[in-house]
Amino acid sequence: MYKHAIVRRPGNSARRGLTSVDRGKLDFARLMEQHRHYANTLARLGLEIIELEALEEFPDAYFTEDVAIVTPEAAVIMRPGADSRRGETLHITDALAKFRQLKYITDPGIVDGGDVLIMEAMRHCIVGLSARTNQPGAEQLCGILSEYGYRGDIVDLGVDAPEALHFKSSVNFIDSHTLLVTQSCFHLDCLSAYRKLVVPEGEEYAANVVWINGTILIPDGYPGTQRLLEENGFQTIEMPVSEISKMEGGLTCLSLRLT
Ligand code: CIR
Repeated sequence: MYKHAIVRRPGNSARRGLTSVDRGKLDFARLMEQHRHYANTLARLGLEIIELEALEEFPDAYFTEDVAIVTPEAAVIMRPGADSRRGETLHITDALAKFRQLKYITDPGIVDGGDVLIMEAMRHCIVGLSARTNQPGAEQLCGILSEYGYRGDIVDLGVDAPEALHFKSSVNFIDSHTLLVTQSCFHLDCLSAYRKLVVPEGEEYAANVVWINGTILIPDGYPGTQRLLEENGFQTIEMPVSEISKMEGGLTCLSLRLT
């Protein structure tokens, strides 16, 4: 169960964040509302929220998931793949050092936390290669986590023509042994041990759900995915994400969750 979540307020510079999708111009006031709603929802679900100050010099820094991965044993500080995001890591270490021993991904490795799925009950770590995560980085991370008994798999979804920005855009856990996946990830060998639910065609964005202590937060406007989850006994809460998605983000990216 999660006890804490680290979030960061978006800064005015969020308008200049990286994005390769065209979903319209960012409405900053609405982004702030959606971010506030997200933090409040996590708090309502029982998490203590650690809210960090906005970092104007790093327009994407409110996507805190990308700068570290956290297990019960340690926090690994990533080396983000985008140049404009690399310096974000310096601003997360203090918050994480209060809770965990810190380890680091180093040059020539690059890894974004959005490419790392940890299945704690299975002691399994899956790293997706992407434009933001390379083989040396993935190997470093698997090496670090192997010290704590995690088995590591590295999967290449196609760096040149990826389905989405990060691995967790397409694959997320909804309980300790069940994943919500897009059709194109269904057959991945490294996921064969898990039960899988597949989001309906056209709802691929909705694969980015986040499990919060038994409740699944799901982006609003994806009725097929919501029905699929509810019919399989999962409790869901719909979350507004219009502005977050314009910046190519999703629900997992907005927090670092700690047990
Ligand atoms: C970026 O391109 O880095 C941000 N605009 C979005 C990051 C989203 N993070 C995630 O999917 N884990």
